[in-house]
Formats: sequence, structure tokens, C-alpha cells
Amino acid sequence: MSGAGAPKLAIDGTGLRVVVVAAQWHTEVMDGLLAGAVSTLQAAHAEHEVVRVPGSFELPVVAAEAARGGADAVVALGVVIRGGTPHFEYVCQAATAGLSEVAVRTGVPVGFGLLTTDDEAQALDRAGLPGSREDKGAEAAEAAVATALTL
Ligand code: DLZ
Repeated sequence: MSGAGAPKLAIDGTGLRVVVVAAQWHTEVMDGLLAGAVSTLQAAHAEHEVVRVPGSFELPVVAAEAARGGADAVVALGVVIRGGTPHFEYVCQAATAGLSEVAVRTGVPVGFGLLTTDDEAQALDRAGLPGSREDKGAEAAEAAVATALTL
């Protein structure tokens, strides 16, 4: 993980089944997040599959289905970039509250890999791409596996 105060997590996901739910808006950033999450799960030896949804608003319903379907952990990935209307707030709020509710109600950890940024440059800087300072896809996968191992 990166950022001030971020922990170093040692994760071994052997025997865990993880579902990555990934939105499709902002392709370049999403490709980076997805690559970071998948390579982290591979390195942790966790069994995993990727399910694509249209936008971040759709992340919670599919995360819930994965949790009810026996996943040990879910990793939710999306990118919402502020525009000129209140739409940004509504999508961010719905996705964030929905994902949190899925985790608490089902007891299945949900790694939160939803970027909510003012512009595309901020998102690219967190996408785990060449030149990015941070990799929030990898961080979300690490957090989901590390939390599943505590349960
Ligand atoms: C409609 C919309 C807009 C304006 N912006 C984004 C975005 O930046 N990131 C994202 O993941 N999804 C966006 N969406 C789509 C909504 O999440 C949702 O897919 C649609 O409203 C259809 O339910």
C-alpha cells in the first residue's frame, strides 16, 4: 500500500476465492487498476475471476451477488471523475454506501478500489500505470485478501 501511514500487508491468499468487480468508464485508468488487482491476486495465489459492469453505480449489486455466491472476498474497481453536474456526488455516494453495506451485511470483505477524482490526471496518478505514483487496484486487492484472512 502507499500513501502516508499505509500499512505493509503480507498476504497469502491460497485457498481463497476472490471476485473482482470492475466498471468500464475511463478505460485507460480502469486497465491500470484491473492489472494491479489481478497481478496482486496472482502473486497471493488467490483463485480469482473478473466480472465487468457498465459503471460504478452498478458495482454494489454485482458485489452483493458475488458475496452471496460464496466469494471469500470482493474487490470493487471503478473511476468516477468530477464533471459539471451533481452526477459525480450521486454516483460516488451510491457506490460507496452500497459497497460498504454489502461488506457489513454479508460479512464478506470488499476491497474499495473506487477512484473519485477531480480530473483524469489525478486518476491516472493512482492507476498503477507507468508514471503513476500509486496503485489503488493493487491496494484494494491486498486489503480484501488481508481482511478475509482475519475472518
Ligand atoms: C453516468 C456516469 C457518469 C456521468 N460518469 C461516470 C463515471 O465517471 N464513472 C463511472 O463509473 N460511471 C459513470 N456514469 C455511469 C453510472 O455509473 C451508471 O453506469 C449509469 O448511470 C447507468 O446506471
